[in-house]
Amino acid sequence: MAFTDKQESLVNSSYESFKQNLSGNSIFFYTFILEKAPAAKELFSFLKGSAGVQDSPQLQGHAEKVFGLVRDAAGQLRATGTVVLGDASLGAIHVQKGVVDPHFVVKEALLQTIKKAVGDKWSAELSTAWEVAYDALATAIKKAY
Ligand code: HEM
Ligand code: ISQ
Repeated sequence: MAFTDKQESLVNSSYESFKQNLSGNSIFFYTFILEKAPAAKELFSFLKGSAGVQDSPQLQGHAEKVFGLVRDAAGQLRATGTVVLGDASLGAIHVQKGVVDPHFVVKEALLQTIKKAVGDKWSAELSTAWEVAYDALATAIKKAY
């Protein structure tokens, strides 16, 4: 099914909500991931050896990049029906880290973070738009492995 203008604008506007509280939303995102997958702490160089999730420009920057990529993927899906990686090295980074499959925890963390960010604007339609964009991006990264 084609990715619609409506879906793209749902992703774009909720991405703006995410950015409006980048600090709080990033902490929520990392905390969610580490609660569901404690082993991930050792995978991320910027968390490894740390006491836990602490607010920092570095952590915010990495989170912003991940959400930004999904947002870009939504734009590409709407415009061309497919997702092409701007940064081909993303496949290699994940291989190097031993991530052989897009992990469901990252997707779930992303969706729950957007849900928290948008508050009462949350809807099944909004969720689906993020899921479709995430899945297409994850597939593009996996292809680049
Ligand atoms: C690195 C994005 C899925 C684990 C990265 C980087 C990006 C990225 C942009 C580069 C480092 C940065 O600047 O943050 C994504 C996107 C994903 C995805 C868009 C899905 C659509 C996953 C999954 C895992 C994972 C499922 C599994 C836990 C990692 C790790 C690194 C990394 C361990 C290396 C971080 C470091 O220590 O520098 N990812 N990722 N990623 N990703 Fe992902
Ligand atoms: C990179 N890949 C997947 C998930 C991430 C979460 C936070 C920061 C970077 C990430």
